[in-house]
Amino acid sequence: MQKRIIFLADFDYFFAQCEELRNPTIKNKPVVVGVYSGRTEESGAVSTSNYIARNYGVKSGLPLFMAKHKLEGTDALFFKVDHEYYSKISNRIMDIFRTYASNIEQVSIDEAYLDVTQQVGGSFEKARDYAQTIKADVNTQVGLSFTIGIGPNKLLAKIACDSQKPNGLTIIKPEAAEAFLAPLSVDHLLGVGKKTTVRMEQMGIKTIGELAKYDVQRLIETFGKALGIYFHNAANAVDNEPVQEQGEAESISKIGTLKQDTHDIEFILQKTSELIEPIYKELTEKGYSFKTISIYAVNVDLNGKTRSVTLEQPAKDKDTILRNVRLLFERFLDESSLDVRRVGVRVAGFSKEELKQKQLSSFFYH
Ligand code: DGT
Ligand code: CA
Ligand code: CA
Repeated sequence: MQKRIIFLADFDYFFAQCEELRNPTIKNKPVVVGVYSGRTEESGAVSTSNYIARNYGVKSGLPLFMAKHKLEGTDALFFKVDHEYYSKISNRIMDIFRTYASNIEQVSIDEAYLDVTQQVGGSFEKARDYAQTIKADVNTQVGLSFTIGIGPNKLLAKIACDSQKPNGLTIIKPEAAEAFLAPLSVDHLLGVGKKTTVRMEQMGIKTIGELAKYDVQRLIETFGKALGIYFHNAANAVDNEPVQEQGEAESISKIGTLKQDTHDIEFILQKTSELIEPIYKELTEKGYSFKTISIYAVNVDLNGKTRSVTLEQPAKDKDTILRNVRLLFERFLDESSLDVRRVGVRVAGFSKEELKQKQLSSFFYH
C-alpha cells in the first residue's frame, strides 16, 4: 500500500457561519440556527450555533425554548435553517476542493475527504502548507473558515479533525498514530456506538489502546468476523478505505492547465473543448440531462473564479455546453484583464428522465 496523505475538512459551526456570511454584522453576537417544528411558534430544536452561543451552553439538539432561556438578556439572533443557501455555499467550497485534490469524497453538507498524496508528494511537511493554502483560498473566495485534519488514512484524518476546532489544523503522522489513538475512548472510532461501547466496557475495553491490544480472535467471536477485524484494524490505525465519491455524481467536472498563460478566448476554448469531451462522454453514458454549466478559471495571480449559467430547460447535447462555456468565458475575460493559467468546465443539475424513457423504448423495440 502506497503511503497516502488524506485531509478531512469540516466547516466550522457551519449553518451559523453561513448566516454570519450573509450578514457580517451579527458576527460578534450569539447566533442560533433552529429547526422549527411548527407546532407552536417556539417549538423546535437548535440545529447549530456559533461559538459565542455555545459558551452559553447552546448546542445542537437543545430545545429552542431552552436556548432562548439560556440566551436571555443577550443580543442573540435566531434563524430558521435555510438548506438551499447552505448547500450553495457548500457546493462552492467542494468545487474549490476538487481543484486541490486527486479525489474528494463528500460525506455530508459540511465535510469532505481529500486525497492530496500526489499534490504534496507524500510529504506531511508540505501537507501543512498545502492545507493553509486551501484554507486561505476558501477564505478569500467564499469567506468561510473550516478545520482540517491530516493523516495517512481517513480514520486518522477524521480523528485529527475532531481533536481541535474551530479553524484547526492537526496532523497525525503514521509514527504518531498509535500514541494519538491509545488514550481516546473507543467511541471515537466510526461504527462504535452506545451499544458497542457498553459491550466493550463489559469486556474490560475502554480506550482505543486497550482495544488495539485485545485478542482479535475474541473480538471476532463477540462481534463477528467483519466487525471484529474492522475494530482490531481501526484501533491499530489501519484503514485502507479509498477516498472516493459516493453514489451518483452531483456534477461532472474537468480542469486543465493551459500550455501558456493567455487572455486569448480561442486559445482557452481549444482547451475547454478538450475538457468537454470526457465530460460529454460520461453524460451520455449515464444518460444525464443537465441544467447548470460552469467554468472555472485560475488567473496568473492564482485566484480561482467560477461563473455559472442555469438553463431554463434541461439539455443533453454537447453544443449547449460549448456555446455556454464560450459565453461564460467571453464575459469572464471581459471582466478580468489578467491572463489565465488554468481552466475548468463543470456540468451539474442532473436529471435522468431521458434515460428512463430510453430504457423503456429500447425495451419495447428490441
Ligand atoms: P462544528 O463542526 O463543531 O464547528 O459545528 P457544526 O455546526 O458545523 O457541526 P457539525 O459539523 O456536527 O454539523 C454540520 C451541520 O449539520 C451544522 O451546522 C448543523 C447541522 N446539524 C448538526 N447537528 C445537528 C442536530 O443535532 N440537529 C440538526 N437539526 N442539525 C444538526
Ligand atoms: Ca462542522
Ligand atoms: Ca460535520
